[in-house]
Amino acid sequence: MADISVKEQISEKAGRIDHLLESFLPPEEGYEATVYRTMKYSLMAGGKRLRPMLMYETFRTFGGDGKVIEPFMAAIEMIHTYSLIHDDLPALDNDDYRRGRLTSHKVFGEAQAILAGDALLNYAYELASKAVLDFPECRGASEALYVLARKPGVSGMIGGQVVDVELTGRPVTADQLAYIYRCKTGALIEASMMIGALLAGAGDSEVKACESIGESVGLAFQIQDDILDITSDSSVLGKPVGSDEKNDKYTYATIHGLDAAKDRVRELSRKAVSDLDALRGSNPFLRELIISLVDREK
Ligand code: GRG
Repeated sequence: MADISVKEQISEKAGRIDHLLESFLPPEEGYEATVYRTMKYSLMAGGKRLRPMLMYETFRTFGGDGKVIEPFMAAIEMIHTYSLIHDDLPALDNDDYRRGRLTSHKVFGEAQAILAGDALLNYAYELASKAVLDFPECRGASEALYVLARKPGVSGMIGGQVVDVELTGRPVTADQLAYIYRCKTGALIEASMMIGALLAGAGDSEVKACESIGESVGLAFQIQDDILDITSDSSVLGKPVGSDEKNDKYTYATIHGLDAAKDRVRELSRKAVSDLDALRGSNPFLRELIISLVDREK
């Protein structure tokens, strides 16, 4: 097969993840069909699928094989999608567009959007805990479920979001900003890589190394998000630009300036790649995926 570019490989893999996600959604039937429709509307709206992609590629790096990874890939994207639905609500960022289409509350109303977020979160754990039962031979599965519960929770994504909301409109210290970024954005990226490693049977030190790579990738990803919020276009981004300014948020880019933010993204990406190179097993695509995040346009 002719060589295809990294961009094409990413898009082909994202397409496969789209199919996988759809296959894990419940059928739209019963009195509660609205909740299935609302879940599907946001889940299938065409995100980059970075978290399940990182999970799968980390799994492959450690020689993982088989289907145990699939419900976990669906679960992490469902948790991510719930966080986006809730983040867009009037009580939080109050955004009208996400992933290039109207936000859930704009289409289905606030009550159904809140419920769809809750439903995606709960369904993620339904899928992952069933995988623990269905794959008793996978020794890392129960620890993977624990990571899936802990990282998006109070000491992870929700904790970061709580501090972010609390400090909105107030100057933040470098330490507070690092905490917010590591938790609200980094935690799910760390979880993705850790779960991929655990399900492939990686050892404690390897899982820790994945957590640290995930931390660098998550930080770089969030700073790039800050940069794009200033420099991009809403038609490319699929969501409004200038959202941080509108919401009175201090970000790495507004505090340190665009050039320093770009330097920091490059530095973090280099660190992530060199830590990745030190792992047992190699996965050239995962390396390229991480490098490509530096130049991402959406
Ligand atoms: C419980 C009411 C309530 C709210 C929770 C936890 C939370 C709100 C929000 C999570 C924080 C958050 C949205 C962080 C931003 C992370 C980020 C950069 C998201 C965008 O991710 P991409 O670019 O999006 O991967 P796509 O659409 O490509 O999947």
